[in-house]
Amino acid sequence: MTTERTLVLVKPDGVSRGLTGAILARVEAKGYRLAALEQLTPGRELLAEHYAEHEGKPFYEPLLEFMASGPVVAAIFEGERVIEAFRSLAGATDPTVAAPGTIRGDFGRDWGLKVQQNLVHGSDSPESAEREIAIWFSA
Ligand code: DAT
Ligand code: MG
Repeated sequence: MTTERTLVLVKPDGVSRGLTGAILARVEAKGYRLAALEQLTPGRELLAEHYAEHEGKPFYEPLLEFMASGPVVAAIFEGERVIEAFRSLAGATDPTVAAPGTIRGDFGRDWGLKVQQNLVHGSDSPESAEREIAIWFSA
């Protein structure tokens, strides 16, 4: 089995609520290696690249605004099937109905804003992972 890399983001809601450590700890405890870590407040250009697939959707503008609203922690995790594993740890996109035991299910709910503040992002395929890692860790 090949080793994969995935991009994990702790979104501004996760960082401002002080959940960064708890979230990253779950991924490490599952057995994946933290290969890189940084904190930054992303600009619009970076976010537009990252979320290019969602351009034109009704939640696109509120999503970019939310993601630019404060510091985000970006991490690269490594290991066998880490892409699938992190998506499973994160839980469903809508945090209100994400299963208990998942990051979104345990820590998240709909905060009544237009965009879902769902704590984390995880790449959804090897191609997305490499594309997203290049965007967030370009320096
Ligand atoms: P995921 O983050 O689970 O991969 P996605 O790629 O479909 O979900 O969407 C990217 C982000 O956009 C998601 O984390 C939260 C927001 N989003 C998705 N669908 C939404 C919706 N129907 N209403 C509001 N925000 C949404
Ligand atoms: Mg996605």
